[in-house]
Amino acid sequence: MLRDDLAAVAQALDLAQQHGSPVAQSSTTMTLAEAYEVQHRLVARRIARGDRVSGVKLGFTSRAKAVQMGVDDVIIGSLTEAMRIEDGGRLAPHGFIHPRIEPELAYLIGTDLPADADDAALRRAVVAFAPALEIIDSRYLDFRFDLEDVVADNTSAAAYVIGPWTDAASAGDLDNRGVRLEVDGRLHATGSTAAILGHPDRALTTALRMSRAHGFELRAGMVLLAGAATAAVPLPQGAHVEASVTGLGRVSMRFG
Ligand code: OOG
Repeated sequence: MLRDDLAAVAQALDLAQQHGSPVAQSSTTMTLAEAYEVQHRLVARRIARGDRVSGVKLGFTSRAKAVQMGVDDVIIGSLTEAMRIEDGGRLAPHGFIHPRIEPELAYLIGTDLPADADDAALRRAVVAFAPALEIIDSRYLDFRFDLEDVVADNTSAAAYVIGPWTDAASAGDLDNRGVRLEVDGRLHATGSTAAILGHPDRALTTALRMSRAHGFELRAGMVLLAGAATAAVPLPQGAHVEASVTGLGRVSMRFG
């Protein structure tokens, strides 16, 4: 694809997100590198409007979801400050197309990571864990699954909520913690943190690998969303959603 075409795809996705009106998928196939280039351009447009990168998210870290979608690697996207909703807060429905919600685990990175940092350095840099909610929304019309198109669309990232942080030193092992997702007080999905790459801490190793491969930075104060622990649930207008991770507490939001 030509550079001008990549910029045009980024612009179309950006406008779709701003106005809540979906775009057709591109008829030209993109390489994965081109898809990340579109994503970086899309995020750069937000930054130019005064937004700021606040973290990264991984997608398809749940084996079941990856198999369901026929993908064999995880994907990485950017979170920005404008996507963040306070715990217990309200998300205005404007600009959403077909929103879904997933319970996740969040890691807080406490120190900047140099370009040559290894897995152990990243593990040491993580200062806290929290239960989280991610709202995903594909900006495509009649979406036929295509990995490059999802990557270009910033991995469907739309909004996120972080619950109370627990100090990493006192949280213990995060493996095999129960995850629950309730919508309007009814249980909609249950899972385990083990669904995230077999052990959620693998999200750290993976985030480091993916951020190097695709040009993302991991800096002090950034949040890392490790990926869904259950299937995504459609998010109807007016819904009150609450998620919990055993030992880490609860996080909630209202849509509309
Ligand atoms: C892509 C985003 C997937 C996850 O946690 O697997 C994702 C999508 O399903 O639209 O964020």
